[in-house]
Amino acid sequence: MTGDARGWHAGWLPSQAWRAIGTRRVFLPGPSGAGAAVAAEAAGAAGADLVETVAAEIAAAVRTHGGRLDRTGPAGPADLVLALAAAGPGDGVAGWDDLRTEVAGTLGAEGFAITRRAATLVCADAPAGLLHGLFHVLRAGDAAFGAPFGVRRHRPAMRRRMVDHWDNVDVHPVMGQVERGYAGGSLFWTAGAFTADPARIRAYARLLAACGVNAVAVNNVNVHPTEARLLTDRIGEVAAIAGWMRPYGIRVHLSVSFAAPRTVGALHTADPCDPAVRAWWAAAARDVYAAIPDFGGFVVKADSEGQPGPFGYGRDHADGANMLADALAPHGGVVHWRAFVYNHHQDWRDRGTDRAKAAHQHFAPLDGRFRDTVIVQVKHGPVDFQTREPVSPVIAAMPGTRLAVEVQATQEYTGQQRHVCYLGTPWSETLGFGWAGGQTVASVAAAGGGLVAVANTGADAFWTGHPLAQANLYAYGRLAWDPALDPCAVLDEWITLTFGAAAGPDAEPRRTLHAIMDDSWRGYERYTAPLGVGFMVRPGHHYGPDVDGYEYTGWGTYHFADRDGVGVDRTRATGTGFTGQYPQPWSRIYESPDECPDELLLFFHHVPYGHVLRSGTTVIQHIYDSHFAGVEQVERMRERWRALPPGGLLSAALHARVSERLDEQVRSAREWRDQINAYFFRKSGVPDADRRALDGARRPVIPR
Ligand code: GCV
Repeated sequence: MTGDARGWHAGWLPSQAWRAIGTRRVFLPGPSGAGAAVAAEAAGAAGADLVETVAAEIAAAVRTHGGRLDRTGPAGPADLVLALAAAGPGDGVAGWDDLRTEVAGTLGAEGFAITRRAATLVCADAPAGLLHGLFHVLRAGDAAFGAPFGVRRHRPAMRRRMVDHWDNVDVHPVMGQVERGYAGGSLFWTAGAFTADPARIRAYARLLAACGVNAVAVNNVNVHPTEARLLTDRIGEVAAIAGWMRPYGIRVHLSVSFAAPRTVGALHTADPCDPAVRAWWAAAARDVYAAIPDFGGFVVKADSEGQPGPFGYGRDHADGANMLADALAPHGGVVHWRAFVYNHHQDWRDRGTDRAKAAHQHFAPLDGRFRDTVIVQVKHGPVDFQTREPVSPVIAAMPGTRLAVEVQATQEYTGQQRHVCYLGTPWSETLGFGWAGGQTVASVAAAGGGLVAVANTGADAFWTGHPLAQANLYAYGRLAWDPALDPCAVLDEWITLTFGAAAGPDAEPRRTLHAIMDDSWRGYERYTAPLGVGFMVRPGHHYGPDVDGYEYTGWGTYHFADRDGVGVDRTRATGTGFTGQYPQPWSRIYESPDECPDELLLFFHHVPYGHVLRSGTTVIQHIYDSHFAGVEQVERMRERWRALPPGGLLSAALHARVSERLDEQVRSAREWRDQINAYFFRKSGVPDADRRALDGARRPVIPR
């Protein structure tokens, strides 16, 4: 296994990545060093830990690479100086006073400033800023030690950058140990027992912090009976995880069941307006904070897919969320209240109900009623993490509410970590989506509750099952820190950090990885459900094609293909009216089949197969062409990978794992192509203009 003797992959932190720092002389004022008393006061207890984390990281790097770390002044001829603005490195560091004068008090809890004079100087107002500053220098490598540059300030766009685990304590009979988990078991629990390995959780926290993540919800939002007890008698397990993650500036959150007062308490109700229920939650929160003083808060999935919620008591979601917020408020915690609320027992014959409309219908009318410490957590699209969806209209509809935007790193609908699908690309598009008034998804999340990703990590030695899926976690953290980053540049950072010198600027590994990954999301889209119509996956586990798998079910995910056409009419004129939930200009653009972007056409419109796309081709021919093109793309990806010999940080084990996954991706892509093309050929009767075999059938050759 590459990079770590303890049996798991180093991810983007192999010791080689530390060479630029580790070969140099670093000064970090220590507990007994310059300004120690001021520093300790500025840091507080938890903060002091973070400074020591920075010290431990640098110490390990210089031990490996032959540099030197000094903790006591004077700073002397250091190449790199990191210090808190309030304490400073002491006398004799050229440029420090100017730097401090310019930036002190402007950097916030996690920001930092960096400049290059005779030495590289990193200044932060708080210890977490020093940690993020260190990881910044790590990413920059030798470039941080080159020609002088002026002061550059870095502050995260999103205050909270959270990863939500869907880990169960017990093995769920259908969903397993980790719901929608494709990276082995849970990092925390195995078959009912708490099996977290402190060293591994620390390594995980380090990996998360190094890409910018600062919050983790440890358990599944579907809270089953055993998991409900994490709030009460099993809180010690959550506290242990919090203790191992704290040194990396990560706060722990917990998914709770709205029914907990009844199921783990002794009350007969969970009505949020009942004083006994309110008192129960207040006491529960008090006990949680006694165990975890810096606990982040609760995550709640209520009235959704069978989870209990306020509707059961005739209350609304503001009543429910505010009640929990009141319990947490005295301790500084927040409630992440999910907006993923819809009827999953819909009658497929009922054309008046539209699942895409549900979150807006439930939540937009409540705008302004939520407490400030409630964060309404909205999936980025209106349905459910499909490969391509429009942005959820809820994000533009609640200016009086703090919103967090939720993306799915775990690849439930994007190839389940058997397929390469780099998600930095769609996330970046989503974050940049804007509407009248100059707002964007990123600006709403930044002003509100930040960004949340469903975790793609697990007990797998590569953390993410598919080693290249690590890039998705990395990209998530980086985009949450700075949504304006170019996703290809972020991928490039990940390649450099993960594969080190073997991936030098012009080296073949870097070219191969870009060739495989840059366009992989669009490639996945090409061979799966067409033009934004979504689903068409096998029901239940959601892997592989089944065009009609959900068509006659209660889940509200339909494509309505018939002999004449396909797609969901969500217009105001003739359909469900969903387009009316959007602000301008999108309400107008999505309403018109001529203006609607091709890639979302079937999400918004039911059109005949002969409908001509903006690209100039017909819908049916686009379906055929894109499915052939998608498979060819995956076949080329596999060829590129096969031509790349393992070596250095690209270990034989990693190479073999990726090869095995690419074989499966080729097989699966061909299956998708053949089922989708055959299905639409049989429905429409329209042949392929290029006369290719549309069902992939290998017919016997009949002798003449
Ligand atoms: C945790 C989808 C998934 C479910 C998931 C749900 C959610 O429906 O298939 O596994 O449940 O989303 O986000 O709550």
